Amino acid sequence: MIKNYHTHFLLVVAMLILLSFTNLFSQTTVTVTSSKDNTLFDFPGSTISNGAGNYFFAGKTAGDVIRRGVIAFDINSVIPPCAVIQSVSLKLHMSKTISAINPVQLRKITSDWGEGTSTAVGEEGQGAPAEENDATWMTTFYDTQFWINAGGDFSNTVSASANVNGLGYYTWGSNAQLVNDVQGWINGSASNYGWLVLGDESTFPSVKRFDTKENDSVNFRPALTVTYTINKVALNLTTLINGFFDGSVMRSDTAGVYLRNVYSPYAKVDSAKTILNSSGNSVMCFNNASGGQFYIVVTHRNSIDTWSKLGQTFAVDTLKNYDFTNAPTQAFGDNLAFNTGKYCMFNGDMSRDGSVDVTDIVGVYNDGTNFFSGYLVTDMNGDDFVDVTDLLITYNNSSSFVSIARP
Ligand SMILES: [Ca+2]
Ligand SMILES: [Ca+2]
Ligand SMILES: [Ca+2]
Repeated sequence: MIKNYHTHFLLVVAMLILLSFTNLFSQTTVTVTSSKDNTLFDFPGSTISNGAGNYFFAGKTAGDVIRRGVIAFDINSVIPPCAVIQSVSLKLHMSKTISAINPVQLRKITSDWGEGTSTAVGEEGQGAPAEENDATWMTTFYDTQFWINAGGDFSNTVSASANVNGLGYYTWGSNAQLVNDVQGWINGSASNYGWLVLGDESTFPSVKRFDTKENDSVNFRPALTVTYTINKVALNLTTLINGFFDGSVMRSDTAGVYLRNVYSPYAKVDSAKTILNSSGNSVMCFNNASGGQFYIVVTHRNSIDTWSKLGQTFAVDTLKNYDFTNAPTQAFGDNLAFNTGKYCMFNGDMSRDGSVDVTDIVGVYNDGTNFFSGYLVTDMNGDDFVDVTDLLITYNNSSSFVSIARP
């Protein structure tokens, strides 16, 4: 009896340890600063903004005019679309106020908006003349696009509220609505335009000044912390297409990514279609694969399929990072082109038969002769035209006998 109890107790302890470790490893927490932040300054005919300023404002000034902050975070580039959001909190640093305690709310913004180069002087409370693409009280992007409602388009639902008093840090702690906002942005059911920071507009003065992403002190910049789990296999991939990469940025394009078995005949286990951004980066999910070892194979409309050097270990609920650009040895057969410090996928294969040869040259030449334009397999630098640049890329890779390397 005693022995049984003892055994049972040990089993429970073991299970608890296992559970706590499972939780520990299945959650990922990321903290990002804002990708844009700005202030909407209310006064008749206002064309005032502060896109590049050190501060943004929320609340009513001593002169009884309204300031509203707008702030957004590019979390879609770091959190996979299959992530299940567990918690969300926003930390802001408040650096100037003439009022006492006032509630400050976050409201989900429902129209896209911009941040130009306007920069206010001094304490920045007066703002500065709006520059191109600045959000203002009237415009989403100065001076050509407008809010539906002056003062910003935002949800009636309060996402979070915090009482802001004297100088210091304030946190809008996680709640169901904040989680819901971010979950929608991640799974694509809503567009991520961030939150409007709404001060207490029922009284004045109530205005609070918060520090922006441009603030000189890194620690004072807005910080959004998101914790999530992944119940699937997910990949954070970086790969550049040589012809599309000018040495600093790549023309964004669609790529197909396969996970393949590490043993012959290297069957496809799962696939994902994704859009590589201007850094060649994308986060994607695989809905069918469970954990295991797989080759990562990247395909593109006119690139040579590129296989990872070795099978890579994927675990369910962990974001796998893989970067083809940092060393030639990241690809099977070291089959990458060197371009301005980066290793890139070869392209020029319009026929997609695994090698660049005369067939591809003829194809590009014909489309070029016909002045074809648009999204074409013969466009080797992604500028939507087929011309001599594309021909040269194809010719050079053909001369170098560029072809696929795979196990
Ligand atoms: Ca800003
Ligand atoms: Ca070919
Ligand atoms: Ca082209």
